[in-house]
Amino acid sequence: QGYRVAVVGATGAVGTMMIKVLEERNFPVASIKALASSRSVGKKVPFRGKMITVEELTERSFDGVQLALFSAGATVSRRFAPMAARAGCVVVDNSSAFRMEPHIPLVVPEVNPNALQGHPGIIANPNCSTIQMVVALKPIQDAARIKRIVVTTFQAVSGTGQKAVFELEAQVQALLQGRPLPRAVYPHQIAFNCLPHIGAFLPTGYTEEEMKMVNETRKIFEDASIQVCATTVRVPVYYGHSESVAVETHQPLSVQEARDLLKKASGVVVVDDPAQNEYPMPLNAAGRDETFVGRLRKDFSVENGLVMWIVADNIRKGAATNAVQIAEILVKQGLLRVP
Ligand code: A2P
Ligand code: 11C
Repeated sequence: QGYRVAVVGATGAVGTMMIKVLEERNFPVASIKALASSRSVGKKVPFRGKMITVEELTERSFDGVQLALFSAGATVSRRFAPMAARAGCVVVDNSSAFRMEPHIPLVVPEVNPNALQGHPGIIANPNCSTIQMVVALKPIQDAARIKRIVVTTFQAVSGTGQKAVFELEAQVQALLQGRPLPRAVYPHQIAFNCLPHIGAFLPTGYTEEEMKMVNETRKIFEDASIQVCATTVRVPVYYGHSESVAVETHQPLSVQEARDLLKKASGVVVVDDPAQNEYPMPLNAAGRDETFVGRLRKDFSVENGLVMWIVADNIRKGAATNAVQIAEILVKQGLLRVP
């Protein structure tokens, strides 16, 4: 009993995790297809104690499939997601292809689940760095309305994909052994370094990743007046994005009020006891589905301001878990069908 599900990009960092999270959360799966490029045909991925053979993604892949989770990049999504939807399959797409299209819902279940009503067959999963930020800022937005956000991110290499995880590992080993540095993914060494460069640079001087944080935040909160200034940085961490976030609000909100709201907020865990050296860290957030918040304090440089440190597993809450949570709501609300 359950749904016929496909995962596109099943051999990638996020796709592998999507299959794992479907199993962990006991999503009602009747059958599962693991789809990737022709390079991966015949590879195996585990699901519920069995090995699923990876198939090549083709135009016929979605015949009879009811739900497809996509994470194979924007080019693949642009070509195959509309095709899947036309075949009657509801797509939850983790790429940037459709996020800013006005008729496509961009959804974080803790923040804007109602945006799923009347979906057109494709639903966009936001960028990882946006997801964890809006989960933590949702209670602040509800209580005091956000005026401006200044965010700096510290993003794990897994956000780039599986090949970047291998590159960091290979560079660390090469450096420790005095061998020449392997370098294929990033324009500079990532081991023991920080690159203020995620996505392509735009004429404004911002990167694509920085603009995702601006535009997606406004769309998810349905508030185009929110000002966001982002700097996104790649750091030599495998799993877990961290963010320093200064948020200015229209109404006053004390640190204690914010802390109480965050403690009750869905999907949030407050880890904030500096006296005991307790604050969120990527090493602790890796493998978890919640968003961790700490270092909560007043921003004395503005009238109504708070500063916090937000950490989440970018592959789980930032991608796979959020996509599966969207699918769970679709099931619960009877929305798992193409209109
Ligand atoms: P493959 O392993 O066959 O290349 P990551 O984000 O970790 O780099 O993973 C990207 C995922 O997207 C992989 O599963 C990859 O499959 C898949 N993918 C990339 N290009 C295509 C394509 N043209 N058609 C189908 N799947 C693709
Ligand atoms: C990163 N946020 O960490 C990126 C990866 O638009 O889904 C995801 C890019 C996207 O590199």
